[in-house]
Amino acid sequence: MRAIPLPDGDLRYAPDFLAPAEADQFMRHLLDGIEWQQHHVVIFGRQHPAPRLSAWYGSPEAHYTYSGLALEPRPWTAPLLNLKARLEAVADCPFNSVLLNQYRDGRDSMGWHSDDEPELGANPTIASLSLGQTRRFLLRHKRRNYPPVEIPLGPGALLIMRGPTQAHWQHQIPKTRRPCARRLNLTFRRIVATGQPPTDAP
Ligand SMILES: O=C(O)CCC(=O)C(=O)O
Ligand SMILES: [Mn+2]
Repeated sequence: MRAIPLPDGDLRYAPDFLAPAEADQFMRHLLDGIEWQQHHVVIFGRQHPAPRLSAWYGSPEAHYTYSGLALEPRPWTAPLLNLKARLEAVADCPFNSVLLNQYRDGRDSMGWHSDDEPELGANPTIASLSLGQTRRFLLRHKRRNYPPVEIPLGPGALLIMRGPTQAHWQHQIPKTRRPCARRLNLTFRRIVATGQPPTDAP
């Protein structure tokens, strides 16, 4: 793991965390073995299909709320548990859930955001593993005019975001017009607080 210098942040990067053959094998396992879903995003009050497929796996206590919905994770699978143990060892952080995203081609993407849901607590450690097509991962500071940071995330690459990174930076996977094969990304997370939908009970 090497550190990528980032003011107000803490980034670690291992471009070859998984060997190519192993990265291929996980990719095939996950394409078949994960229940991929079409999630929706709300833009200006209207629901739109997200430009990617997603899935949420983890331990039963790791539920969180999203647009007022309480989401229950699906139970861990063997390949996910294998990756979880290895990422916990390098990130030095216990994870209880993983968000998987599948970018089918260059039109699939993820817009600017921070992983700063209250359920993740302050200064969360997020371990992001990429498989398949290399895509550009961009970071921009929320308040300062620092140059944006670009990291190519190829098959088997691990990126760990820690400390104040989510408080100060946003990230995205932009669309591309270049020919672009499928990519998977897994972000292992630790849900610390149980997000409950608001109630008006006293
Ligand atoms: O696909 C990626 O590399 C980023 C995914 C991401 O930012 C997220 O799941 O929150
Ligand atoms: Mn994110």
